[in-house]
Amino acid sequence: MTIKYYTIGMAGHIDHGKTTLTKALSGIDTDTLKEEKARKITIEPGFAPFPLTNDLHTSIVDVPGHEKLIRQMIAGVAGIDLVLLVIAGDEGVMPQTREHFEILSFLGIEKGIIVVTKSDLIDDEMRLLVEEDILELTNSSVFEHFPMHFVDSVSSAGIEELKSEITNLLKDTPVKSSQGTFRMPIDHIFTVKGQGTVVRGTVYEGEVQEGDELIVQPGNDKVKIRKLQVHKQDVHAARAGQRAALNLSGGSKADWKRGHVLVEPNVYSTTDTIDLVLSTGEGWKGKLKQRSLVKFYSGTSEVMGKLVLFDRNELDNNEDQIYCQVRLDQEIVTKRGDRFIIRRPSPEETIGGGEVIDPNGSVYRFGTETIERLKSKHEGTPVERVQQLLNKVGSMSERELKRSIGMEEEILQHTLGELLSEGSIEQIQDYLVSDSTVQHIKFNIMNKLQNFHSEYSLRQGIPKAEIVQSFQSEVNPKIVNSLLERCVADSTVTITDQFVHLSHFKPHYPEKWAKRMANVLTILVEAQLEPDDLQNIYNAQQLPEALYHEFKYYLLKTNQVVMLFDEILLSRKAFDSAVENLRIHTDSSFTVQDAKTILHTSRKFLIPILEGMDAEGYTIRESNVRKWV
Ligand SMILES: Nc1nc2c(ncn2[C@@H]2O[C@H](COP(=O)(O)OP(=O)(O)OP(=O)(O)O)[C@@H](O)[C@H]2O)c(=O)[nH]1
Ligand SMILES: [Mg+2]
Repeated sequence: MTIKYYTIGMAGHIDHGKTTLTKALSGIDTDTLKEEKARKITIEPGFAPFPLTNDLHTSIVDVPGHEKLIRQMIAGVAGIDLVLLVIAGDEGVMPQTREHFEILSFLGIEKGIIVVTKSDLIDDEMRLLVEEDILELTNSSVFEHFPMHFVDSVSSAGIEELKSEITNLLKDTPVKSSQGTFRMPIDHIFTVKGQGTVVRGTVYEGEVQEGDELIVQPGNDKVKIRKLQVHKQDVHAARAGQRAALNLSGGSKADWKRGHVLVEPNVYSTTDTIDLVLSTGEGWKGKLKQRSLVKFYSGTSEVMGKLVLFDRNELDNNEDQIYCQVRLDQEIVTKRGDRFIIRRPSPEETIGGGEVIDPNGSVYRFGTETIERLKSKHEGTPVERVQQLLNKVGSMSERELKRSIGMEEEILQHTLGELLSEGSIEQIQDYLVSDSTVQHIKFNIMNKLQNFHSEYSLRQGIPKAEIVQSFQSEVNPKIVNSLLERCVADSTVTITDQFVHLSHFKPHYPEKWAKRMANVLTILVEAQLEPDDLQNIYNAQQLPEALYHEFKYYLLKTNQVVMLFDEILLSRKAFDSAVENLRIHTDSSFTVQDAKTILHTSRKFLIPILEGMDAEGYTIRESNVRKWV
């Protein structure tokens, strides 16, 4: 079974019940700091593991609603898959409801639920007013279509319905693709006694494994992953979309803080001059002069910088798609397509947000020439556009690609030709797939198999259908099948009876239980033709019940036993010597009575042994006698 992981973020005005709702859903109080308890407000983002079903695990990020803690709010919701916008029924839409709403829109969060809390405190008339208030806020935005739920988080009224809604929405949410190179903005750093430094964050891109070497930027600080946790459970690997805690060795930890980014080596450099496309919010009423000082937020970082405009000398509210640049006081890690927010330092207010066009901008002149240049950078070269689209969706048929990219046929063909010949995309069956998708799927297949073999060493492997299905939300099953065939062809993977396994792997006793499992077999051999129930022998060795069935299956599969009844298994050795014994002491045929005299065993065991011999083709039964074949 493949577990899907998502991160759910809270948002909303102070005291509207985000922390109480987090607790009603997950059972966990995220306000753990002394100061949070004393002031009865959230100060730092809090995280609560929140498994919804066996194969759907989430973490809730609870953020502060205080107007002075917007930075923590932005860091908390960076990278979430679904937002719960919390609005208290007795107060309705308030300033930080609006501000958080705008921030979420600028960050491009497109899935969510509006949760009206404190529904126990309002009557029907009030309820209608709140609904109107909310619709006015969300009008003409993606939030307009979000479902709305009324809950009382104290008595838990409406909480079960909300859980089902979350499950429903996440079911159709594609898991973030783990393509690309690993990147995780750090939102929390702490030390665990005896273990060292742990950093926490939401994985933005890519995947990592225990033992991987990474870099903390800025600072180019080399580190190694000692241990990994995802949603508070020990794991071997973590991937995009998951809340991860990484125990790191090496590096100068004292310099790290929220906003630093953990990345794969030799991929990301840091930058302080970033080209942007910016939109300003409706809620912000002021104006901003050319080269004003702003706070720039991206990922979990907050850095001061100057906003440079190229087609105006003043920024107004409610404007769309302004091409501009930020020059930061400190370097950060960012990438084309990343979302950002800018705020005014004083008075503090959210001005707007948008997308990074080019993380490595340079100095440009004021005027339309620069605007044109930034605009074409924004749209990207044909190669960038094809790659971007394929990276986003994983795979596409050429027809689908044509339809969604809107590029002249000749240019598209030329671009595809170029990408195919340099190997950055591939044609697999009827699909165009980017090389990073191919690598990602291969990496994941190997990773799954490795984990599976170490966890279930008695089993042959993972059913092929299960592997194919586990990538269902990412690419067409035909592609996974083809890639599996490739792994078989290059001998890294073998498929035995529809079970996929690493070629060098052979089922074996788990190390921890090897001795006791071997004892079970010795006891079976010694019991010769009259063994006890397998379950009894197994239990007497104090082996874990959970492994019983696969142990039994393993013995049968490896032909070390012969099944007489469901629970009575004879050692292969005992069975074979019984056959041998009978062969020596009989002629061409024999009766049950003959066999009883020769084998000295009771009818209870004798009949199934003889039937076993028929089944294995040694003998044929003809009424009362058996003939040797
Ligand atoms: N009656 C009632 N009270 C609620 C409900 N939800 C929250 N409260 C109360 O409202 C107060 C504030 O709740 P919190 O959950 O701390 O609010 P918050 O949104 O997390 O606040 P910040 O983190 O500071 O932004 C607490 O006293 C809660 O007990 C509800 O559904 N019904
Ligand atoms: Mg709170």
